[in-house]
Amino acid sequence: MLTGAEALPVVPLQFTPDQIALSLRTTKPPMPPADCHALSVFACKLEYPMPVRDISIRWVQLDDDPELEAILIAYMESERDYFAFIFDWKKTWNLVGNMMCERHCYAHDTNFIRVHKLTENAPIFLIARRDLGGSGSALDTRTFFHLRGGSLHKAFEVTDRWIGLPPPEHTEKIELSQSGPWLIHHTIREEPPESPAKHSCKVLTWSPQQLTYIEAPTQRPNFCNPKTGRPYPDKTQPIIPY
Ligand SMILES: [Ca+2]
Repeated sequence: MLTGAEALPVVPLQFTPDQIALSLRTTKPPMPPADCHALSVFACKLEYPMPVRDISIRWVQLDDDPELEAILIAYMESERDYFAFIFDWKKTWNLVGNMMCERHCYAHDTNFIRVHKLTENAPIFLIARRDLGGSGSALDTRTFFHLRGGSLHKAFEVTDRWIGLPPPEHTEKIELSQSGPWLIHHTIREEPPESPAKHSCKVLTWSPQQLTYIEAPTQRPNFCNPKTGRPYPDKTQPIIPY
């Protein structure tokens, strides 16, 4: 689950997030071509502007500077998918994230992007839930980004559900819960699918040096039942209802 701190590209914009939302919604005023190129969607193109009918913008605090960041989520008819654009102010408005939801959002976007602090010692995360599988698999994934120095860094990723087709060899689901600074990582694995689940449990904590969660093995007996491989339910809080 642990990965290095990869940063997403940062593109300076001419329009503000509100102007971009208005332009997507009404096609007026037309979006500057460079901004449209940064969004990489059909709807803002000057040749064929298309009004976007399902769009929302919200203002959130993702880092420790006082300016709020903006998250714009829109359903793009031509791409047939939800997109999320994340904007951060650093002397100009920058596009710091451009994500497509892929198959997970066909019906709705309610779980696509969340903003949440997982444990008391960690930064606020922007959490993108997407299906990152290929043509023969479903890989329901949550990627946790944090905004630092004006760019979004990938802190870690968990697979909530993995299904390979055909035939699936195993399915795997991760459940996260927390207690104070501790993140409890519970894996439920069926191999082959539909066979009795195997549980495993580990305890992690945020490392400000490594900018990701690292294992805290000495905490494992406090939160993980060694007989069942499950977390003790009365010692942890579920993080987010999914
Ligand atoms: Ca901020």
